[in-house]
Amino acid sequence: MARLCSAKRRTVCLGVLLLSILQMLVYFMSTRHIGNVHMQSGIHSTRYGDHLLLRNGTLSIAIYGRLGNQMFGYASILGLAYTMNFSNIVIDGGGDLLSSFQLSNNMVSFSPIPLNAKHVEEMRCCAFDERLTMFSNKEDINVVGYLLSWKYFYNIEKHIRKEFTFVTSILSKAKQIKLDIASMFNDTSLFKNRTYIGVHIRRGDFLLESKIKFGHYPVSKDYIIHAIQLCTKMFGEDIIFVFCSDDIRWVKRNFSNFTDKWKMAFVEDNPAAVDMAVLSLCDHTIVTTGSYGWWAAWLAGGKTIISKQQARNGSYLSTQFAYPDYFYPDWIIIE
Ligand SMILES: *[C@@H]1O[C@H](CO)[C@@H](O)[C@H](O)[C@H]1NC(C)=O
Ligand SMILES: *[C@@H]1O[C@H](CO)[C@@H](O)[C@H](O)[C@H]1NC(C)=O
Ligand SMILES: *[C@@H]1O[C@H](CO)[C@@H](O)[C@H](O)[C@H]1NC(C)=O
Ligand SMILES: *[C@@H]1O[C@H](CO)[C@@H](O)[C@H](O)[C@H]1NC(C)=O
Ligand SMILES: *[C@@H]1O[C@H](CO)[C@@H](O)[C@H](O)[C@H]1NC(C)=O
Ligand SMILES: *[C@@H]1O[C@H](CO)[C@@H](O)[C@H](O)[C@H]1NC(C)=O
Ligand SMILES: CC(=O)N[C@H]1CO[C@H](CO)[C@@H](O)[C@@H]1O
Repeated sequence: MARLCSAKRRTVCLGVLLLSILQMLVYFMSTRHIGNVHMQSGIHSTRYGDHLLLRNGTLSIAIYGRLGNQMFGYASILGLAYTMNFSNIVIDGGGDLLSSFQLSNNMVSFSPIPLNAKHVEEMRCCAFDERLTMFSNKEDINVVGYLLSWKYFYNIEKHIRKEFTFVTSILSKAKQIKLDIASMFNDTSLFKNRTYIGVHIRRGDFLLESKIKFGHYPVSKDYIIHAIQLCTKMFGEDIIFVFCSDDIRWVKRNFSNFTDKWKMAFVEDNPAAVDMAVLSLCDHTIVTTGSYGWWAAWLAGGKTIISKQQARNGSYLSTQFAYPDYFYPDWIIIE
């Protein structure tokens, strides 16, 4: 993969050089200077024809929402670009990605959507839409949607894993938190013997009336207890459960009377990216709903236990899911 990427990079450099020469040509041949690069690239194909001035199109997406949704947008648009051999990718938004990860793919530029791009909307947020894999890489396409499916980036999983390397400050904070948890449970072996299960419980905004109406679903306490019990069956009793949540007070109130039975640590008061890094350092993951937990599980690797119920029955959101496209193939889905 590393070799493939560096080869791509050289291609891109060559492409950028060629484009610059073409832009200079257009500049000198036109009577007045057109300052906008996108307008210039629009001119190439119409005035001079594709056979003369071969241009590569741009695949773009505007990213909305917070970290989890931004990660889906980034991973999926890259996956689509590699599938269709687009060498220019534009992402509008995605600020949390830039502050959290050591992104290195130089086909990507974080800038506004090209003005001339053709907008194509995904069919459903949480299902794979095959139409989005069939564009010509000579066109400028703006994909509109959330692209919440692993099928969009399955082709470049290793590359995405490298892209989602946390920045050093976040990673070292997370490692310190894990060390503190280890010492709290006298794990002097420094994680080698014990099994760490990251547990992410999404509540927060999913409790808002508008979000519930839309179909968001904060899972039940019973689901989490079932998932913990399943873990003790799968991995033995010497497990440390590391809880992260956007409502850690609720989690503590509802689970701290289990601390005699299970080893539990409640992670508090960190930025979302630090919590995600802590979860990514665990061996296995229990997640509830929402894209944030989805990515925490994906980053951790290992086994993932996830709630079967991702949206409220009968809601609009529930019609947006194709579950085989959303759940990773080897995830354990329970109620
Ligand atoms: C377009 O991309 C191809 C590879 O997909 C590359 O060989 C070519 O040089 C690029 N052309 C321009 C004008 O960037
Ligand atoms: C993309 O490029 C590869 C290698 O150059 C080629 O095998 C493949 O057919 C291309 N795919 C598309 C959709 O152009
Ligand atoms: C850790 O070890 C100390 C000292 O040996 C002991 O007092 C404490 O109870 C132990 N804690 C746990 C969680 O086992
Ligand atoms: C961890 O494993 C090592 C080697 O297998 C052993 O020496 C050590 O006592 C173990 N530590 C704990 C806390 O079980
Ligand atoms: C913890 O408290 C809840 C009620 O708040 C109760 O249903 C549950 O059985 C308790 N668990 C334990 C282990 O005591
Ligand atoms: C939603 O529907 C599914 C399948 O029809 C069912 O198994 C599940 O219990 C329902 N969930 C709720 C919270 O009613
Ligand atoms: C399911 C459950 O036990 N929920 C409780 C969690 O904690 C809050 C606050 O103490 C209670 O109000 C809930 O009933």
